[in-house]
Amino acid sequence: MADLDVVTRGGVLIDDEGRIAEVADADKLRKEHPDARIEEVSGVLFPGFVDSHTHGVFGPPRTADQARRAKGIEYKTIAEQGGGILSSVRDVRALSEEDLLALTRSRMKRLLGLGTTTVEVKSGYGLSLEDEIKQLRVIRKLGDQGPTLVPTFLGAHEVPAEHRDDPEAYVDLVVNEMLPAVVQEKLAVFCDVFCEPGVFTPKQSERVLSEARKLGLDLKIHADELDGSGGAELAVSLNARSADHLAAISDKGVGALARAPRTVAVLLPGTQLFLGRTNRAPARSLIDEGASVALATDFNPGSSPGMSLPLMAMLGVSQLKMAPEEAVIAVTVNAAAAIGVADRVGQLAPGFDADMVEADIGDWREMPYWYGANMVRRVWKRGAPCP
Ligand code: IZC
Ligand code: ZN
Repeated sequence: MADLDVVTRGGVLIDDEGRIAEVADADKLRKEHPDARIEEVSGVLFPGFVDSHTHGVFGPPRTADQARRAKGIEYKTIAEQGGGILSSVRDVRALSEEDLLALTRSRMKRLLGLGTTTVEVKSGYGLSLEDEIKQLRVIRKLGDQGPTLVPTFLGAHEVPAEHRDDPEAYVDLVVNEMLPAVVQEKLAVFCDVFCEPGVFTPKQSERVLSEARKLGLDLKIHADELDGSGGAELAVSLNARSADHLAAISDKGVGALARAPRTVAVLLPGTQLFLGRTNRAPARSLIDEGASVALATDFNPGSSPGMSLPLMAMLGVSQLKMAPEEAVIAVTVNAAAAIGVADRVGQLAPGFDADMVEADIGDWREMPYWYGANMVRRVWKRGAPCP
C-alpha cells in the first residue's frame, strides 16, 4: 500500500484514444515525439481520484438533522422526528427524474472540479421499484458527462415507511421485483446492503446479496458502520468487492479482511467526523495485517456532505494514522479496485485511461495535507481537458 512511484520532471504520452502510452522523463518524450501536441503541467500530476462510495443522487441537504445532532439528539431519535434516510427518501420520491438529473449533474461537476474523475454512485433513496429505477436512470443518463459514474443498486438501504410493520416483506420486494428489474435494464454493476443493527440483519443482507450475485451483480456491503453486526465477515464470506465503513468492525472482521482474496476495505473518515463520532475504523491494523484499504467520501445529504477526496486523504493520515503514501494509494489504485475498474483507472501507467489531475503544489505529500481550499488546477479525462 505504500508502493508509490514518484517521477520528477516527468511526462505522460497519450495516444489518440485517450489512453496513456508512456510515462517517462519529459525531455526524452519531447525528443522522441517532436510532433506531439504538448500541454505544459506544473505542480504535481496525479491519476484522477476515484471516489468508491457515494450516495450522489439526492434532493435537498439535511441541515435539520445536523442542527438536531448538535443538540445531542441521537440518530434513532432524529429518524423518529422525521429526519434521517427516510426524509431523503420522501425528497427523492417527490422529485422528477429531470429535476434529480439536474441536481446530480451539478453535484458531480463539483466532484470533478475537486479532481475526482470516477465515482461510484448508489441508489437507495427511492425504496420502491419505481423510485429506485428513477435514481439509477439518472446515474445512467449522466454517464460520463462529468466524472465517469459506476452505478450501485442499494434498494436495501432502509425499510421504507410503508413496510415498517413487516421488513421481511420489503426484503421480498427487493429480491423479487427490484433486483430483476434493475438487472434487466442493466442499471447497476454492484448491489449493496446497509447491514447494521436496526436496519438489515446479516441474514437479510446475505439473502439480498446472494440473489444479486445469481443475477450477475458484484457485491458491496455497508458493514459495521455504527454498532456493527459482523458485516465485514459477511462481505468476505460472500467474496464481495468491498466492505465499507468499518468504524465498528470486530477483531474477527479485521482478520477476515486481512485474509480476503478480493474484498477491499473502504473507509469513510468524513462520516465519523461529520457525525461527531469518536470511534475510528482501524486502518492501521487493517493495513498492517494485510488488507487493501481505500478511502472515499460517502458523499450523501445525511452523514457526509463531503465531496473532496484530498480531504478524505488528509483525514486518513490525521485520523486513521495512514502514511501519506497509503492515503494516495487509497484514493486512486485501491479505490479503483473497490469498484472493479483497477485495470482502467487509478494509475498513471501505460494502458490506463489518461484521467489526470494537476495540483498546484510542490510535493505530492501536500495532497493529503492542505484542507479547506481546492488545490486542483486542471483535470483531464481520457486525455481531454475538463471544462
Ligand atoms: O442518508 O444517512 N449510512 N447510509 C448509511 C447513509 C449513512 C446515508 C444517509
Ligand atoms: Zn454509504
